[in-house]
Amino acid sequence: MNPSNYRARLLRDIFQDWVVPPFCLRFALSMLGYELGYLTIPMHIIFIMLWATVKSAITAAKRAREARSLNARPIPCAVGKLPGNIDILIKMMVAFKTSYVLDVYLQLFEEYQCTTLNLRLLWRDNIISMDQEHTKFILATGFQWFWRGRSQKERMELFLGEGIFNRDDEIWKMHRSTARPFFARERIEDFEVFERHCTHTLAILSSFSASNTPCEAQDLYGRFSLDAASDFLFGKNLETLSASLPVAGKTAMGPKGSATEDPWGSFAQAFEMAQINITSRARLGSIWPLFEFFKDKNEEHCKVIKHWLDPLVTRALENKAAMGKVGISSPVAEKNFLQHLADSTNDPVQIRDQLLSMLLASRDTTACVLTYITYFLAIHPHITTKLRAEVLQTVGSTAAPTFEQLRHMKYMRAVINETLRLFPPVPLNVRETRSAPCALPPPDRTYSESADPRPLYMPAETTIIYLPLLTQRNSALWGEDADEFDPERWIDPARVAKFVAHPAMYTPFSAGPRICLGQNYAYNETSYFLVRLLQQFDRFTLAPEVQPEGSLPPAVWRNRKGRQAYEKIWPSAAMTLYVKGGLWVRYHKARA
Ligand code: HEM
Ligand SMILES: *[C@@H]1O[C@H](CO)[C@@H](O)[C@H](O)[C@H]1NC(C)=O
Ligand SMILES: *[C@@H]1O[C@H](CO)[C@@H](O)[C@H](O)[C@H]1NC(C)=O
Ligand SMILES: CC(=O)N[C@H]1CO[C@H](CO)[C@@H](O)[C@@H]1O
Repeated sequence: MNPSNYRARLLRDIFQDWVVPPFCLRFALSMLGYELGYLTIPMHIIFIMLWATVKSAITAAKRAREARSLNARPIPCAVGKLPGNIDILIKMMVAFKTSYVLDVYLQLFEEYQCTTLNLRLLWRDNIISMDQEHTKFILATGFQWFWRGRSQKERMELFLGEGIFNRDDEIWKMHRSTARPFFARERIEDFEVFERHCTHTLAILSSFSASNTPCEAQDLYGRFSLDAASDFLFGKNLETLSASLPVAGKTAMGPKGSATEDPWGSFAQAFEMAQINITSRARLGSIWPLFEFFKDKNEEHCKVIKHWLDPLVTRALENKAAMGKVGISSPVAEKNFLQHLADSTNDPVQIRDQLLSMLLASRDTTACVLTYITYFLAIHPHITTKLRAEVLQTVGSTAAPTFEQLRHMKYMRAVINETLRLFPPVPLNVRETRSAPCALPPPDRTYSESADPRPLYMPAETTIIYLPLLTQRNSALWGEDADEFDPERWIDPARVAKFVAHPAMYTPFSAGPRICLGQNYAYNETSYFLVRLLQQFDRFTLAPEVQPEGSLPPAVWRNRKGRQAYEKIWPSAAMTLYVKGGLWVRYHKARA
């Protein structure tokens, strides 16, 4: 079945569970000569429920057998107050709008005293995990048991299509090997691209700074990383830094951050809205098509996105044809990613899907890490001072950094790592087991010495959500101060040793065969930008007075534990992490 056809899947489910059983009943009764009369409807309902009960009893027996043969115990189950754990579902829906990011999951783990839990929403498996051993198994050691899976493809097909994030096995391998050469050392050491876009971004920041006007950092960094990535990958500067910027106190709140009214703004808005819609599908689980049966909520957004990307694809294909005519073919080393894609296929849809995946991979993640670093520099001025000292000492106050210099900036790396620990741009992710069940290794003993040491039974064709944000803030792994921003954690040998021994406790770039391809590119770009920024600016201050209404942390967070008691912004998640309403900041020029 075509993975994009969620309607067909829903109809099949309804047919199997709601139509076939009463039909069989009718048939059986009429064979026996009975007529149901006015009892038809109640009998149908009873029979549908009976059928569901029998089916789940059969499944349960099959699973118990499988678990025994794997020598595994079941994953602990949440037990709500209402049938189908509807109370937990409602609590989650409310929490996603009002609570601190992923706090609702953390509360459930604490309530059930475990690190991998089955929420059993609407009688269906809904497994979540913050266990480092399980993350490691899903991503690396047990990779062969999992794939991105059907349910994910169903949600993302219209948006990501054939792209690398939405495919498994052969097509994924093909994408990965096509893309890999573009992240080779010699390409990402080409700092000219970074320099061009840093210069532009810093010019914008200087003009804001001169009038002491707050700037929306998240939006600006989104433009910076998109212009840099498009230049690097497609050889075309999309010039989003030149379009109109959000204005303090005037700009409306967009789906994620700010909304501006121009072609770039409508692309960004559609791009963000599509991600938010996909996230809300994930929260509903397999029943989401019920709400989009007649209209795919992403249809319009995807149209806007395609409209914006298609000219790029057309131009690449035209160029290829023109070059072919005059008989010029340049070596791969001189080609950009888009030209390389155009060489491998004439299918504009394939090229566009790959392009969009790369934009998704690079824009929101890099913008996210820069946004949260700026936030931390604003609320921890002594760390800003220390980082700036390292920049000035290594590079000086005006020169462009070299690759070697960046590599030797230990404190810079520590600041980036520590930001990615507390705010991983991909805070949660999903995988699905293939057609066979498997055994998750025993839960990490660090959490609880007395935990049952048996492995956990993971059923076939079942999704599991893993949560790096919670793992990376777990005090059992990181110590009592796990919630504190402390870059020294990455320098202090004793604490570094712990991370080296258990690398799965820190996976902002994922792990295993699908580990992020852009990791080094991201470190290089982020460090380069920060060097250029700190050469000119030495102080950053938040501007809560211009945050759009409803984007400051609610007062009730103050009474809770963890970072939410003192967080000054509202972190939110929609595929990637962002700051609700954007991050409004004043940048202060250094005096010498
Ligand atoms: C701080 C910045 C970044 C972070 C935290 C990050 C994180 C991640 C994570 C967690 C994944 C795994 C996703 C999954 O398996 O579901 C991933 C995959 C990927 N990333 Fe990144 N990323 C960053 C920057 C970039 C950049 C700048 C690029 C490209 C220019 C990039 C390209 C990719 C690609 C192509 C994949 C797919 C790999 C595959 O499925 O085989 N990333 N990244
Ligand atoms: C930062 O994290 C990476 C893993 O993503 C690790 O390899 C590196 O050693 C860390 N750097 C520092 C300075 O701690
Ligand atoms: C930049 O990329 C290179 C090449 O992949 C890598 O070795 C280096 O560590 C990166 N630089 C930083 C600051 O991470
Ligand atoms: C939950 C959510 O954000 N839904 C949005 C999805 O997209 C449609 C438009 O296509 C919006 O109207 C919804 O608000």
